[in-house]
Amino acid sequence: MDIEHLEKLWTITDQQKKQIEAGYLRPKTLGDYLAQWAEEYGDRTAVIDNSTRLSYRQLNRQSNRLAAGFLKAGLKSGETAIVQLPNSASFVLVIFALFRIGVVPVLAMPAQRENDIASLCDQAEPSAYIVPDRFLGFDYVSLGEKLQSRYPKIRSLFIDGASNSHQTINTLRTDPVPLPDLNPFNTALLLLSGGTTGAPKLIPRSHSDYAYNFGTSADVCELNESTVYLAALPVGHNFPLGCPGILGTLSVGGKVVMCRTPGSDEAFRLINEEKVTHTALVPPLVKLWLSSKEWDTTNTDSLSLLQVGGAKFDPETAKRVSPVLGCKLQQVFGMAEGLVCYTRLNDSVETILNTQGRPMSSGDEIRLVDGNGNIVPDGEIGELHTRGPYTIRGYFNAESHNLTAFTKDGFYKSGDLVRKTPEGNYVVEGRVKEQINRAGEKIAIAEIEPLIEKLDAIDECVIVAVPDDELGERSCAFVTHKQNIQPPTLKELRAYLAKLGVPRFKQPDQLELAISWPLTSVGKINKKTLIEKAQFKPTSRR
Ligand code: J2J
Repeated sequence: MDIEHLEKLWTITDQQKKQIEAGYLRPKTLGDYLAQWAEEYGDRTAVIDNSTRLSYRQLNRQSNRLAAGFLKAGLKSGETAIVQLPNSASFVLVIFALFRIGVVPVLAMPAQRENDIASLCDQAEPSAYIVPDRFLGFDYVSLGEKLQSRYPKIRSLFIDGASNSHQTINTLRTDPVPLPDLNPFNTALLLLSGGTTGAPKLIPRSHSDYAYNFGTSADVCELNESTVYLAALPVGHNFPLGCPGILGTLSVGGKVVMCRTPGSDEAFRLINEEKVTHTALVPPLVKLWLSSKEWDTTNTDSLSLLQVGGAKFDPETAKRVSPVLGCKLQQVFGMAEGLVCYTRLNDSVETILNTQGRPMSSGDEIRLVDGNGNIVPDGEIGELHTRGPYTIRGYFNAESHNLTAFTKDGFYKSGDLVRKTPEGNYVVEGRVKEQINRAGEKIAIAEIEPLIEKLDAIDECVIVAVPDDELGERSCAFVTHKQNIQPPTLKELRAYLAKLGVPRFKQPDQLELAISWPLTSVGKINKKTLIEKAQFKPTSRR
């Protein structure tokens, strides 16, 4: 790649230069990719939802018309727009229209509400907010109007659906106009960071790094023109968006099927009707799918690969995937900040069941370090730090946070505690912050949870740190228990752990029974909610 030529056209950082020279990053915008796919795949179906079916050509043409509409409505290159749309063909049209005019979409989840969106507005200062009229009974126009009055910088509220008082996605579309010339190494989209405990940060991904992300993912996952990808998780999330997700599927000429909710009723019907071959889930949803009766009565033979990632996936459940669902399993350990690890399709069953795979790119660098930042010996657990062609070097508008979230030499400190197997695969063991500081004594949550899960009565255990007047932090174990087996009391649980040699300070201070787990907007177990619950029940089972 002729860097000098590229530098005459655009501003390119030194790190990007290295990645271009090494052949990882290419000078092409996401809008240009869509134009190329329309040329290559023409009338093949690109995306369908419950009311729309768009060919590649239609998707390209309509997103160009929408881009023109956005410009006419006053959006300008360099601005940001919050996009909070459910899984739909409109989502794809809208993000490509924004990519084309250099307006950066902030990808919010439909389940987010006023406070979450306000936090995004504080960080991104958006000029526009794009919402459905209603979704799952919720009125997004009122939410949009509330935020618009709190944040006057939001000049426009655009509605996907019907509206008398705001412009709609359908009526905005107009004849194409010349589009701005964009730097492919600039930010194309802002993803939300995936914490289960705090407010999300914004993650700037460039046209070229994101194209590398979904293109390489599509290769590793062996997608091709006959791939039919079911988007069951909310598509604003990195996993269903680009790992390889909807964009990876479009890049190879496959078909994207939009599922409005990840429940098994809608998903199974679509798998059968559209002959879905690939989909992706977070672990709590896999459990739901596995326990569904519809699996017996629906023909789902077409499904060839289920990707699972986003949180710890226990090997026992992993073992059930292929026998019950009749498809291959792939474990995915990824982060919206960049690095994505996959088990490979031809890995041994052992590897697929027990590890979270290895990086997708030869350009990914990984260091596992101890609390002092020193590399841990082979095979030991350390915090994963990573750097590479598609991993960010800093969050958006977060200078002081970036000083602690990245090392001086540009590695992202993931906070994940990980070990590497002799074969070179990674196993996620927990999170650095998943540590309870109980009156100064530290408890690693990942050490205690599996011991509790060994009890016959217990299905799943999640331990959280709860603020406590006396101890600073106390430990609370939330458990789901098997039907027909009486769960232990706190006293019995402690006695069991004591027998295993677990010292008193590591035994839970509080035990709560859960019937189901509170989930984040993408479906991971929401620890923030569990902590709040534990706080408001200070006397229960202690
Ligand atoms: C344990 N923890 C995991 C796994 C992610 C693909 C898949 C998931 C995400 C994602 C993603 C895990 N086992 N298999 O972006 O491209 C936890 C880690 C990680 C954090 C990132 C993708 N897979 N995790 O979940 O940005 O703690 O991305 O750092 O939402 O999820 O969360 P997020």
